[in-house]
Amino acid sequence: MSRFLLISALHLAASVVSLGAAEPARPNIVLIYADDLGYGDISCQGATRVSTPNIDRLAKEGLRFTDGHSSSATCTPSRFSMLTGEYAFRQKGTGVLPGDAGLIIKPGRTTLPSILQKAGYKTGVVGKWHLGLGEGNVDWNQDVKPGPLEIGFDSSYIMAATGDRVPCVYVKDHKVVGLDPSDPIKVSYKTPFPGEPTGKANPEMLKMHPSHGHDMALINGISRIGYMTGGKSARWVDEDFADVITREAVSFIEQNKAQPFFLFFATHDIHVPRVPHPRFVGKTPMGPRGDAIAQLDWSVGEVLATLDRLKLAENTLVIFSSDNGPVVDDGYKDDAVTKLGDHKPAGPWRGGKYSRFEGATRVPFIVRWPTKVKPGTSDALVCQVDLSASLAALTGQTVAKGDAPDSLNVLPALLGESKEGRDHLVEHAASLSLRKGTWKLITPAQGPKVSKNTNTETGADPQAQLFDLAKDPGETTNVARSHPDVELEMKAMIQKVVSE
Ligand code: NG6
Ligand code: CA
Repeated sequence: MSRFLLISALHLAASVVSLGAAEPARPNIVLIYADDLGYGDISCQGATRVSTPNIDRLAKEGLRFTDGHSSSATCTPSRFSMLTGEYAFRQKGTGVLPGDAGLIIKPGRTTLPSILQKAGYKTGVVGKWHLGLGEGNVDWNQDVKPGPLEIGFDSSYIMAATGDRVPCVYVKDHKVVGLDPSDPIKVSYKTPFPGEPTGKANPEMLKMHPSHGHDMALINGISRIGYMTGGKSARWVDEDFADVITREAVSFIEQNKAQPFFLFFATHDIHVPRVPHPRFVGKTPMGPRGDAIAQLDWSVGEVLATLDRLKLAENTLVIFSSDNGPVVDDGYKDDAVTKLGDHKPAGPWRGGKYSRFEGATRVPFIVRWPTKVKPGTSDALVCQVDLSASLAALTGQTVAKGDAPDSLNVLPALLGESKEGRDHLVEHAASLSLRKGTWKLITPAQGPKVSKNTNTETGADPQAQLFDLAKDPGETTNVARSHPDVELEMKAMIQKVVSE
């Protein structure tokens, strides 16, 4: 072989090798996002009064995180952070939204789905949205936009906000599903519509009564937040939520099996109103809240079975998590309190949804990818806000400086290649807290110690609270006095993150 040919051959070989090494992985990605599911609500994390075999299967075949977090103690800010890679406290108006709110993610902005779209993925969202639609004055009878399709999803099948908020209809891409144009929908969060029943005026029509709030539009025997009229043919039936959105999730996978896809499957379970399908009623001794967990587990099972059936499971990265911690009474008399027994929705953590304690954001967090991720558990500190940077890294995308500003590439931790996750994390509830290693600082906050309606420990205290979670995982003993240096350092760190 001539010298020239030899060198060319070596070059070729080298470039093939480097091409191979640089070739980004493109597994399918399924992000299953439960609503209000606590750390202790699944049987692989201690639950005994409900069994979650499918979620447990994910944990057994994947990596289960013991320090995995949602970005916030409530839904909208958690979803905002997860999809944008930005802490929600940086943008005003990212609190729990009414169902007629405008879209809070600016169209054109870099998002988790737009990153994956650029990487060649087909992207879809199915289920609960709760990030606003339109520009604040949406007409539900016309094209409902901007929405998911304008921020990086190729398809969407969603409920606009939550099951307990109007409008009680599904929106597919830009259209309300099943709408009869001769019966237009109107929505108001201020004034009732004459002639329409409400929970307050017509309690005799209710099959489930509110415990606090939720006494407005009465639809399917359940009263909601906000008023609506019209759209009778399009109205959802709560008992069918899981069936409808699971069917849509399965169909998205089937339709996109030939190329890499990203499915954001955001379940309604186990948010209120908890009205599982009759086939799940009585599956647990805990009433509708427990039965909704069983139903959620069924949905997970259907997705896993679809991946198996289509022979996609091996090369699909499944992430299972929840948007915030648990709440028992979130506004309906559904026996959740009376039938709780010794079930611990937040597992070993204190507090839950709305709280500043760990139970608010330390949620189930499981990653399964059979060809890449070794089964086991990980104590690495990871957060949903990190998915943008981490999945960008996985798929060979670069995220411009300033986009996804709070998202860290923790891919090695997510794949179990490293025990190290984040160095620190800002936890977001009504005010900010900080985790650094096993330390937790809750900044001073006014307000009641317990929210009366939901019976949640808020974590509010006029004094700073410092906990050493290694010794005191239940956040019972404030050690700020004996560790003033740690408190000072963490206070400064929060200020730095806030001002960045
Ligand atoms: C609260 C609702 C609660 C739930 C929550 C949002 C009342 C009294 N309570 O305001 O039921 O809907 O908002 O939950 O209206 S989340 O999971 O979407 O953040
Ligand atoms: Ca939630």
